[in-house]
Amino acid sequence: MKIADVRVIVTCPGRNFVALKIVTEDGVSGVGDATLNGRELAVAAYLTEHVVPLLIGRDASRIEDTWQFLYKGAYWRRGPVTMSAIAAVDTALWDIKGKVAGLPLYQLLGGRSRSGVTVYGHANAVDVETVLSEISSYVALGYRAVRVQTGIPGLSSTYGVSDDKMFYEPADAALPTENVWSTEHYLHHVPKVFAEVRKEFGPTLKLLHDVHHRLTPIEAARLGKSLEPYALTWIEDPVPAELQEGFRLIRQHTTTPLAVGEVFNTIWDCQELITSQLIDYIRTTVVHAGGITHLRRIFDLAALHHVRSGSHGATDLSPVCMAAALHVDIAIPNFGLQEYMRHTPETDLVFPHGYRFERGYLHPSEEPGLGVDIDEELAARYPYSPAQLPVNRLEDGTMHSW
Ligand code: EZ4
Ligand code: CO
Repeated sequence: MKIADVRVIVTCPGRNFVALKIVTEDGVSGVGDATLNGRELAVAAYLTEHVVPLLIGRDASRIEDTWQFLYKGAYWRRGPVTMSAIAAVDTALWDIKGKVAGLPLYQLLGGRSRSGVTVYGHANAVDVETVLSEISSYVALGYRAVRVQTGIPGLSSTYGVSDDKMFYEPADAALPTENVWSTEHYLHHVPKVFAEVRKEFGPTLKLLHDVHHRLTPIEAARLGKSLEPYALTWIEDPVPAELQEGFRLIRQHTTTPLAVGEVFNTIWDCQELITSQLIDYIRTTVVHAGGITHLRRIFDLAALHHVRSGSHGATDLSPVCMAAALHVDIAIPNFGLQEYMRHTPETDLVFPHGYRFERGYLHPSEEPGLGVDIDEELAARYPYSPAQLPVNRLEDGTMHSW
């Protein structure tokens, strides 16, 4: 089953996506997501220039060997561009394997471990009153878990709050928008938000919050302690995680569960976090962590150490990534939660897919393989449009993590 054709597709049906399509000599095709928000063309070039020539003529059935070939063969290891490119190839090959077997991918991963994939949506608003009504809309749709982000009094804008509610898209300009950040304003406000939310919605709705890499470990420890009365399911990315040891300090001070991983690209980024049980949820994804093959390796390590999955699922991960994630989520023993933000109708048309949302759960497609495709003619009608993520500065102008 030799690979006969590989196409790198860049499209912008409302936002930029990079997709990979691999076709075998028998005419079986598979798709993979290679989208890296704000750096899409770097991955597209890596694939086109350095990976596609290596794939032509290779045996499409050798998924593990192809992964090792692309990882070890590059000599230069890891990094988001390389690992997203490897992920796209890996995902497309799993799609092909599923189609050849005539089975939905989750069957090849060991079959169902649960009846549906619990997802969380994003309730966000400038003020507390409006966020309460946003949460109510999610509850009415059947969501059992909601991420809550609000504006911070004294700051003109903050991460996670926007007008386009269900499609929150932070890459909002060709050159980065500048935001201003104040840890003091933030730490003062957030506990008050969750006090209101718990009072309104009672003890069982799962509540989450994304700190988006902005605090130091001791500040994150203070936030975790101040949120303990409201029993959050997790605080996400409390500190920049290049220093895995940093989480040890947070952990010593608070029982608020910790989640991290959306910017990680290999098991080596979270090895210490997992094996020392410094986190509760690992949020790595199919597209940015080397595909299904490598993500399973991370989740298997996590399972040994009481860490559950909580995969990133923002709108910049295409429906191809979401389809793949759902097959993994439904199969692994240590699934926790899956983030789910709706794609725009244009995106759903470019990537026709069989997964579906029903009362708080997503269900993977029952079609062979991933159950998702790309309409290449339609994709071609949406050319790439430059867009970058914002940057963040403190009130005195110092650059800060966004
Ligand atoms: O900022 O995916 O949990 N979700 C997030 C996202 C990220 C974007 C970056 O491309 O943190 O909103
Ligand atoms: Co996040």
